[in-house]
Amino acid sequence: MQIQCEAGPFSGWAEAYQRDGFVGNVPILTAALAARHRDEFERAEAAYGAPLHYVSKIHTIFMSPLDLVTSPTVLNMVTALIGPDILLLDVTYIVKEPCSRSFVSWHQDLTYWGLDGGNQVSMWLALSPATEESGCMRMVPGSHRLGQRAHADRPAPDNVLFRGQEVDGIREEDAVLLPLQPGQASFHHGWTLHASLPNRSNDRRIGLNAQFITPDVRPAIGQSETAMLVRGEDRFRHFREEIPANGDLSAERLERHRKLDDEMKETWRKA
Ligand SMILES: O=C(O)CCC(=O)C(=O)O
Repeated sequence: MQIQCEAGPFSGWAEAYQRDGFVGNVPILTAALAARHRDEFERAEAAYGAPLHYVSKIHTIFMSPLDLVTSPTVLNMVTALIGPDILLLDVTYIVKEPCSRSFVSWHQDLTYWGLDGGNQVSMWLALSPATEESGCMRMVPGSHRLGQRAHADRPAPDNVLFRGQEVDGIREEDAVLLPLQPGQASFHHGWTLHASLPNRSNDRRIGLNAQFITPDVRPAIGQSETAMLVRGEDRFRHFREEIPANGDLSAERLERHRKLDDEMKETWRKA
């Protein structure tokens, strides 16, 4: 499917990202294309027979997210933020159902990705309105510069995060909202403190989250992880090669995907 917007010039985005640890309102898709990708996502959910919320490595079983996260617009933006050699580590949908209590506690991504060194960035692309009412993300500007913070594990049924990990003592007045229209994306650094509140709207809040790393990043806890080279060169080969989707929900890829998803969740458990 065609990807239409062009986010450049990129130097302005890169400067804001270095300063704040995130950028928002980056145009990736027209509203019409965002609606088509949402439609594809909802049809895939029906075919999958279960919600696709937080299913890891979704780009290995489904073409729409694969096309989106490897589009030139997205990769040009990622290049501006972390350089020309890029591995795609994971892609998931993060969905908050209408009028639901799901929330995301204050956390930093890198604390539980099980990675060491290198550089990374996370993209969150809105396929429906992400507003204050629907529980868009909130970020603490500049928090990426302070490095890793202590997290407490407090698993809770309504917390989207697997372990319910949480950083205490965030001052609400230090946080800013990051609303996005369908087709816009935000990009944030793995040390940037972020969170989100429940969806009080009558629509689903649907985001496509993709995690990009530079090839010098290592899996830190010994397991053999998979990643996909999406631009440039991998001179390090720390990761096993990812096999991308070859269609939508093919039986062969689904079988393999079950193992990948389990592996990924095991990494988060141990990290
Ligand atoms: O979808 C959300 O509200 C939070 C997403 C998040 O924590 C992330 O993209 O790292």
